[in-house]
Amino acid sequence: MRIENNIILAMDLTDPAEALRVTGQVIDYIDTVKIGYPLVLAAGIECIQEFKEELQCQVIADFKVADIPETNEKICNITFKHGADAIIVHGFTGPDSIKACMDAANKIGGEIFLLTDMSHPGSGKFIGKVSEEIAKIGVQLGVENYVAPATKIESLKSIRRIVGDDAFIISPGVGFQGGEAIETLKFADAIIVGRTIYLSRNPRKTIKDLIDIL
Ligand code: O7M
Repeated sequence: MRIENNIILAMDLTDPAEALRVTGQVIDYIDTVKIGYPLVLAAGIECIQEFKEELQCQVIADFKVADIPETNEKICNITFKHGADAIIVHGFTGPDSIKACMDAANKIGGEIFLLTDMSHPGSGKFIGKVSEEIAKIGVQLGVENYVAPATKIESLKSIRRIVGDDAFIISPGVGFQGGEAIETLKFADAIIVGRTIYLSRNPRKTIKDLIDIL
């Protein structure tokens, strides 16, 4: 996936009109928006198509899919049918669950991002302990896109080592969670930024300033 300026906006505002308005303020600097449960549960899944049509952007659906293969397939099919370009899939569920998502994506021409490790402090308790194994399963299955945390550079680095330079890694946790954009982009292909942009008094200036330092 090609991502303009290596920045993905995480649009987690829950007022649909406000989410569209704020994204519209920055959309000429970026072309990819991540939409997840906060907005979709508030606005309905149709908001994916609405963002794509009104803002001409790519949409990554952050549904952190984590179920049995048959249910994962259904979730992916519905998400791609509603216009998502890519979907985020948890890896801890194991290879068959991941593979079901890959098959659904391949059938429809969409992409999956495999979530290997997470950015919050509590992630060290469980997922952080198996993140390398998750990345290895991704490599075995032929997954091309991954998510790894900006707040844990050592984890991001080791996941990059495992998945290789040709894999595409996107990284959340820059800004509010303490991750640093320039350092993160040494190992990731794009950063995911939410509150720093959408809570800014001037989202347009904030994103322009960020692009200027990258
Ligand atoms: O910049 P923020 O902290 O406001 O937003 C970060 C976004 O990335 C937000 O949408 C989170 O749900 C998401 N995220 C994480 O913050 N940490 C993770 O480990 C994983 C994700 C994510 O995007 O998973 C795909």
